[in-house]
Amino acid sequence: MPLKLVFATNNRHKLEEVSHKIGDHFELLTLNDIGCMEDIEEPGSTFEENAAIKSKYIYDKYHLNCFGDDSGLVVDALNGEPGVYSARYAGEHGNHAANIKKVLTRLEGVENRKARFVTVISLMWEGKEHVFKGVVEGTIRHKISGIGGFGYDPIFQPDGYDITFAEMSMDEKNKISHRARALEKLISFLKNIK
Ligand code: ITT
Repeated sequence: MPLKLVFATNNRHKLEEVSHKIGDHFELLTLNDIGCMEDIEEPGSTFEENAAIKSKYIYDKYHLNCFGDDSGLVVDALNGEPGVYSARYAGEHGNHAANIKKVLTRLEGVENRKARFVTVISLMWEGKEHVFKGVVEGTIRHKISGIGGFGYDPIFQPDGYDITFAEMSMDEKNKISHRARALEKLISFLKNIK
């Protein structure tokens, strides 16, 4: 019998990526699957806090092993912004075009374009928290380029490449992305405890 493990998300895309990798070992459940209909707020000032809020909320309420994640773009010249506000940087949640415009406007005339994508995963396993972090370093382009991916992908060029995340195939991005790197760490941890 596979062990039950809750992924504190209803984002199908994220769920598919994870179940593809650990689906044989664990029965992955979403928030919907466990009947959790409330929107878990993300009021933290760090990715670590927000990821932990989700995993701890579910563990405390449902007594199920669980993990939650939080991700975002961190730009050095903007003192780490958009950071935990990445999804709603320009105001409205998930307005990617407006978010990109805000970053580009704030970086006008700025030479230091260094940035990174970060994902933090918080796993609550039998009452104890384990944290996994994935980072991909890069630079912010002056203009958008490419139509793939989502979010800030059209302006993010990972180090070692001359194309943006939005110009890569999904497979290529998934090999080096912040999310993939954090997930790899989670998965190797989970494989070891099984
Ligand atoms: P859920 O909270 O519903 O899971 P979300 O869109 O808020 O979805 P994340 O917390 O993972 O997802 O990411 C927050 C924001 O950070 C996201 O809306 C994007 O603006 C940005 N972001 C995260 N990962 C990204 C990626 O791989 N490419 C481009 N932008 C990304």
